[in-house]
Amino acid sequence: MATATAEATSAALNPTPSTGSAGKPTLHHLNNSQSQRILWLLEELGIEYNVVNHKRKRGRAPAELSKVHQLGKSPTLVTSTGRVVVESTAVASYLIETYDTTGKFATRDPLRDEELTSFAGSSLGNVTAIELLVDLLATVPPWPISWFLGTVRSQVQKTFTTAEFEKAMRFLESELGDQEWFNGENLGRSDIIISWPLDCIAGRKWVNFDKDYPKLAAWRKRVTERDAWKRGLEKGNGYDLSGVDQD
Ligand SMILES: N[C@@H](CCC(=O)N[C@@H](CS)C(=O)NCC(=O)O)C(=O)O
Repeated sequence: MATATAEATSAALNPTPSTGSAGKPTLHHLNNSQSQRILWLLEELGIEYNVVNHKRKRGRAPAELSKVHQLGKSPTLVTSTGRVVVESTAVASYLIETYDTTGKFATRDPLRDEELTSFAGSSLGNVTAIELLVDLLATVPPWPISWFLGTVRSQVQKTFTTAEFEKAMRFLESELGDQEWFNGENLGRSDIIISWPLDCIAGRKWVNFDKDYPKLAAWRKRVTERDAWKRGLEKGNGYDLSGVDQD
């Protein structure tokens, strides 16, 4: 599976999607991003693919990504026929429908899979984005401004995000129950998609999984112990969600 740096390949990128090596999809990946779950999925599927590793600049995606798709976000997948696909859930659905020939990701309950996937991407994703925003704002110097933004953060947490996180974690803990995966006995699309918000929440220590949500803690451990997860980390260019990307 080929890996390339954005610098090495940016010259080859243009508004017309590049398919990379013929017959293989190409993932435009960004460090410390939700694209990590797509690398995990690609490794679980065991297919040949290309990766272009882009690096954040001052926390944002570099300009090269906007040449692949106008949104300039990651993950962005260029299919083997040159179609450009954005949005993690769409990318995951496409990859599973196209490459899961053995039914590894098959689900017994497509509606539940859809519910959990949407919950992770939309409801939980929104609360996570709000918390991240106020968290980052509270670090803006100088002191009087960071103090003021810190009080805004406390208010947002008190009036909204803390209770929302609690409700969301209780929901996911009960949905997982005693199953190994959210999808049941086998991994599913919902497991892949849920990994990102839980990684964000754990990375910034907004929730104490070990103490308060032991089933989710055990699920996270199962994910990170998988060979495909470890290979995905090696294919990417860093996955540290504890800090703020400034370089
Ligand atoms: N809803 C999109 C969100 C994609 C997205 O916002 N990706 C972030 C990384 S976590 C990104 O590319 N950020 C860089 C930027 O916006 O400059 C998805 O599900 O894939």
